[in-house]
Amino acid sequence: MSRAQFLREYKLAVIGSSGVGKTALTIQFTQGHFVAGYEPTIDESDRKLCVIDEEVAMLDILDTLSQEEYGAMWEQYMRMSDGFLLVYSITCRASFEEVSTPRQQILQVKDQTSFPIVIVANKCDLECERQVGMDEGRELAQRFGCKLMETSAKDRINVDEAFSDLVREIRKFNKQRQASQPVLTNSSGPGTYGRSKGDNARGDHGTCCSGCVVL
Ligand SMILES: Nc1nc2c(ncn2[C@@H]2O[C@H](COP(=O)(O)OP(=O)(O)O)[C@@H](O)[C@H]2O)c(=O)[nH]1
Ligand SMILES: [Mg+2]
Repeated sequence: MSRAQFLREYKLAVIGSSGVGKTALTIQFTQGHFVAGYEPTIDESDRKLCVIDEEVAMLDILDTLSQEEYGAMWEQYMRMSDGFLLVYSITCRASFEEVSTPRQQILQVKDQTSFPIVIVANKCDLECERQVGMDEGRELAQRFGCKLMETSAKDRINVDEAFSDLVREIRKFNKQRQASQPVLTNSSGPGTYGRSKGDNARGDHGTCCSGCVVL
């Protein structure tokens, strides 16, 4: 007897200035190793099946390039994403100062006053090169109404936790939205970002609703 299982997909975008460790965080999370100096030539998405708070989740993670490199696709990717890891490096003050702009863009594109975002202060293994204090990060996160996570892609510190927390934020956000809207709507829909490394063509699964795929 076959029993269909419904699997919720979450599209997560990792954004932030160049060099903060977006690719390293994504690869550490999805593949479990650290890459020094890896640069993708195109935007790539990777998928990982996880159990978060006893619920199975398929994470479709987009490791982004810069807004300039995307051009018109930037807004499209923002629109498709269910949540964002906003990354800066604790060793680069400019990257910290630059996180406000994409957050504003996210809220604008989503037409929301808040949205699932986790702020990630990466490279916490480089304490001796720290330029941004943990208090400053906390203050920013509080101002944005987001969680802050200090991570190290190199030493795999808080990497899983950052992605899991983002999924929790998305679930919380969706619950609040469902409570205010009787019909579930999900702007991103099923499928992948469409440029994943593996064989993940869009629309190859049946759907139960706009946010699930049937296994
Ligand atoms: N020490 C340390 N280096 C890191 C960490 N994360 C990334 N890096 C290094 O920082 C550089 C830029 O990382 P990358 O992932 O390519 O940054 P991206 O441009 O944001 O994707 C590379 O040399 C990485 O090896 C980290 O947590 N600790
Ligand atoms: Mg990168």
